[in-house]
Amino acid sequence: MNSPSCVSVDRPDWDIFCAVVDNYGDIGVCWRLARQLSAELGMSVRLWVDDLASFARLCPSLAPSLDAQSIEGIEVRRWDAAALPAVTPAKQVIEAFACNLPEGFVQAMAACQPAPVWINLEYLSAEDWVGGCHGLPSPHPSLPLRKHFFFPGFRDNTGGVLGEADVSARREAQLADPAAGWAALGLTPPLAGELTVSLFCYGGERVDAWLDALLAHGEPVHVLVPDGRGAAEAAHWCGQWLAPGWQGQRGAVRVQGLPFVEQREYDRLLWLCDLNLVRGEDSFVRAQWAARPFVWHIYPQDDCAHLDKLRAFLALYAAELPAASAAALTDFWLAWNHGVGIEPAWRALLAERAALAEHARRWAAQLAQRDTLAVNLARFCESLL
Ligand code: TRH
Repeated sequence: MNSPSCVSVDRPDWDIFCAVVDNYGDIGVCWRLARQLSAELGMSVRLWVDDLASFARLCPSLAPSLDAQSIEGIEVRRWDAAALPAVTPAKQVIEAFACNLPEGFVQAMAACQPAPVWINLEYLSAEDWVGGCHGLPSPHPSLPLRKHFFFPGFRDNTGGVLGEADVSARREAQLADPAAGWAALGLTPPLAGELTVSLFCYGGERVDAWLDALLAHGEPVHVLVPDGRGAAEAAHWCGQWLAPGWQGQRGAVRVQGLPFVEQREYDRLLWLCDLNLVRGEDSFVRAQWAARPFVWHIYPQDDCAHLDKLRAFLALYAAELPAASAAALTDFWLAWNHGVGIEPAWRALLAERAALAEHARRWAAQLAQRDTLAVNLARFCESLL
């Protein structure tokens, strides 16, 4: 029987459920997707998040104490598994990264007529098998519901990557006036001849080893380190405590801590730096949109599955690079992820800087020619309605 509330006019277009497992990638991706569905596709979005304090770090206008609030036209709800309010499920429901929807909500979905389109949004990977699994259905064992697996990816047989329609235009506008960009970040522009590098990683001894390599190389470098893992190592390397506003210098290497900024401000930093060290999933994609050379510290998994994922992306990304540049890139990414052999790999990477910069611009231009994940997702769901 139809649930009367399912035909209610205020049934949103999307429910997105996000469990913050670790760090900021889960909410970073969900928030970005919510904003694109709302701002670019004009859809109504309700975003359920189980950890509003983490969310507030990349969205400072959010009040973590509130159970419900509207931010940029998106209805943000606290997801408290023990006390989920009785709401009518949206027309499309996203279970981000297999976060397991609340049982009561699944029952409410089953009672809806028509049942919502149910999507499990997966992690991004460049591995070949992704194309074969993208879009596959999985029937619920007992309820009249089917969940579909939506895989982001870099090939045409995948869901694509997240990116705003105007990301390239905003980047280019910023680069036309870099001094204004640095000022907006509260920073002074780089000194003449100085290489500017952002560092966002999972920390560890690699940070010291890399800073030592910079020092040994002797070239002037300014390293900008957002608050988080890796920042303590960087501060200690230059004899500083991890306190707000910390900065230090050894030889030609200046190192400076930055606050964790709003998601769009982090983009600005990536656009302005010559090289970006990024991690996880979302900053990894944003570094690609920045059209600058980058290094990916992949989220480590216990079974080392991340290494296959790393190699798959490298193979794709480096396919059109000259052999020497591809080798230098691969060697440094592996050195960085394993934390060994960083110094020689860094020297080789710097020698290929010009070719890598040109390639990064080409790669971003190719990304911009594809439909974005939000567009692909909306189209996929439409086909299931
Ligand atoms: O925080 P992460 O390590 O997240 C990871 C990955 O998503 C990984 O795949 C997942 O399994 C694990 O979490 C649980 O890295 P990521 O994905 O780059 O997310 C960081 C987010 O933080 C991204 O949206 C950018 C944002 N950010 C800011 O908004 N401001 C900042 O100052 C910085 C440094 C980042």
